[in-house]
Amino acid sequence: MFNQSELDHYKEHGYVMIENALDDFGLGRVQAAYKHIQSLTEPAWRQSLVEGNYKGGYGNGPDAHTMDSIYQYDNLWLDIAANPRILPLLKEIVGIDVQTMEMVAHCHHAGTEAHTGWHRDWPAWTHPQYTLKAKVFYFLDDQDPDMGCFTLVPGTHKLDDGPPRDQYVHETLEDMPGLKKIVGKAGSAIVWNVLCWHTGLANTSQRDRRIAIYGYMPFWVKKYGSERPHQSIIDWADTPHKRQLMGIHAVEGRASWDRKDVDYLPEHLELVKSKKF
Ligand SMILES: O=C(O)CCC(=O)C(=O)O
Repeated sequence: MFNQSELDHYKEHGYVMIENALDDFGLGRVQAAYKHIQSLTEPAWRQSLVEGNYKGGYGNGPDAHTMDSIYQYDNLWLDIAANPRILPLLKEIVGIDVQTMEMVAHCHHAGTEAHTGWHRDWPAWTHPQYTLKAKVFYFLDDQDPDMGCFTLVPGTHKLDDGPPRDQYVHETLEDMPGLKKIVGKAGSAIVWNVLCWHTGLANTSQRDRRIAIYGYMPFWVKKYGSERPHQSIIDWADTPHKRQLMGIHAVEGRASWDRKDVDYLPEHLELVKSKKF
């Protein structure tokens, strides 16, 4: 289900919205799986607020609860990483050897400050054809403009520089010229280039902002010293293409980039034998 106009929009503006992106899984099922993780992890998160020893990405702390490595709770999250509605587009954007680099559930609570400020995720590393890092945010609820929504400046993925560090902070966060608040219906998703200048805003509404975050990079981008994938990922990845999507063993790409601490599937081993490198 790849749609050229979606790719064109992504290339021009640095993002594209996909409606009904969770239809293959059922929004209710995804919401229930999210609630399950939240109920398991919230007590420790609350305790970390009391003790003041919270840490972690996506502004984890008083203004957000970041739930990492969600694949360990339910294979549903791994199935969503391979979402047939989105994966064909990601293969055009990141390349045929696209791998998943993170799976996170995130709650930015009602009545909290912005949990981050304007930034891009890394320097303006570019490739002539592909995006080196893209993310997909799935909305678990309708996202209204006052819900501390994810916000970006369209087109800034083409700029050399990131956003200014000392301007548009705190109470002037929303003064950023050209900003676009990403609103949408529950079950929709945004696919975006992490070079876009972006932030989350204060949630001044009475409703929690709940999203699922997925990160994608080409297979050959490595995190040196990274740990062996969780066993639930290895078990789920029961085909060569799923192995590639989880960054374990490449289908397209050199076998020399493959993980050596995970055994090959028999059919993948055949493929490796036919590779030169
Ligand atoms: O949660 C948000 O709206 C901001 C996300 C963000 O800053 C990021 O993905 O780097």
